[in-house]
Amino acid sequence: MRHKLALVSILINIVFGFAQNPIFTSVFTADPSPHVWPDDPNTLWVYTSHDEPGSNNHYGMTGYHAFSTTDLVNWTDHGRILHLENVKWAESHAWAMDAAYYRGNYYIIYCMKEAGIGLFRTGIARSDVPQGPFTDLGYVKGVEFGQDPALFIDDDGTPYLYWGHDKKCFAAELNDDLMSIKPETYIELTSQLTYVFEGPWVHKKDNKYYLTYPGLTPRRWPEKMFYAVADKPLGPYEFKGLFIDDFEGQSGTNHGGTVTYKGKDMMFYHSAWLSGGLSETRSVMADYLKYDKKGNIIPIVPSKKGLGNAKRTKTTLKLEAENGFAAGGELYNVFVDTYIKGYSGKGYVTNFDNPYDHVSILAQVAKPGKYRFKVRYASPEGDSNHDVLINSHEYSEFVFSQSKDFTEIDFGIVNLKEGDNLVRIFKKDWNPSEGNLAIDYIKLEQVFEDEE
Ligand code: FUB
Repeated sequence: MRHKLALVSILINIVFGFAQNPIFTSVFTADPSPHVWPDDPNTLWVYTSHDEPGSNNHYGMTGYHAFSTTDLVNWTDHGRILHLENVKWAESHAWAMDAAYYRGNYYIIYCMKEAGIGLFRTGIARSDVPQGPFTDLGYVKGVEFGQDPALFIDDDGTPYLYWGHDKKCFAAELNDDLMSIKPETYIELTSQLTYVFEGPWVHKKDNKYYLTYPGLTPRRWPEKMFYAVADKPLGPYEFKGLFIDDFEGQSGTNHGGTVTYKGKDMMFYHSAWLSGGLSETRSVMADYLKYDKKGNIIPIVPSKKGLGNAKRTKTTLKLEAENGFAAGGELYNVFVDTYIKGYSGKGYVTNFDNPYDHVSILAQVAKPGKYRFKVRYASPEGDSNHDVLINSHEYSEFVFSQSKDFTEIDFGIVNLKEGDNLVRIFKKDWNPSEGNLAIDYIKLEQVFEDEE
């Protein structure tokens, strides 16, 4: 029956060309953590770990991205939101993560290996905006071998942490500052979660707690997704069964979470579809999640169609100039200001006083490709002559004409290379009569072959 359903779904996709999976085709992503934040029910956020193109292993993973959408088709990649370089205590393995809204701030919780020891720790970082960047606060005390953390805030505001790897799963209530567990609540859930391997995730539906996780059956790899249900966040959990079997083009791992967006339940997970089957070069997927009358999850068959009827999804990288080093960029002899109103994010970069003063902005992509390049700027005092470089190759000397308010200009289509691209805007000559440029953000919009 399952194979017949899969065949029907493949035929529908071929006939109609629906293909919203994988969701993010601009950058390799894994371990998705989907959320709708309380102050904005119209926006869906997905936080992910990042696979480096060309590496095809998990050891070189270094950072995380945040994505948002309001229509499930057009997505914004807000760029790098945290990197190993921003976490003093860590040395490697920026593996799976989760996000939460708690007492007026946004948090991401992630695992990295502690410098000098190589032990997995569960790190926590905070931002006052959902798109980050996030500032590391340290690692959560009381969590040993803290791989694959998930932070679940219950309806009464109590924070719970789940984590686990290598056929083990643990949970505990967190203290109010989220920086340590309450030792008396610590529990090992392994024996309640048949086949568990790693990646726990908890969601609540109809007053039941659903713990979903990647597991290995005795047939072993690749991972399949299982779930268990409880009346309380810390269990006891009753094992319910499989809900995503292994599938064509899967990565060796699977990992993900659930969200309810505009009244519909969705499951986010990952595959190796974008890389053409490179197991550790993954891409985020999503399909609708349905329950039967008894509250059992109806197994999901990963579909090309995904969450809608569009021919494909489209991602625009929107990179705030003021995020600087925290997002992989650089501010050289310029500073962040908020004086000109109407900026996006937390401000803009200005004070390009001397030749070579510049802002560099990091754009990470999976494959070489074409992107429409836009810059939002203001130049209230007059025209500003600057150089705009992408990876030192694409070069354009550009006059940002006088504009009192922020305005977006379109530089046309540019080529990005696989991996890290640096966009640099710098002051060319010493010309004190020029106005002082303010750079708000850059945008790089995916351009597909049939759109050129
Ligand atoms: O992404 C790195 C690791 O692969 C995660 O921590 C695991 O859950 C698996 O998805």
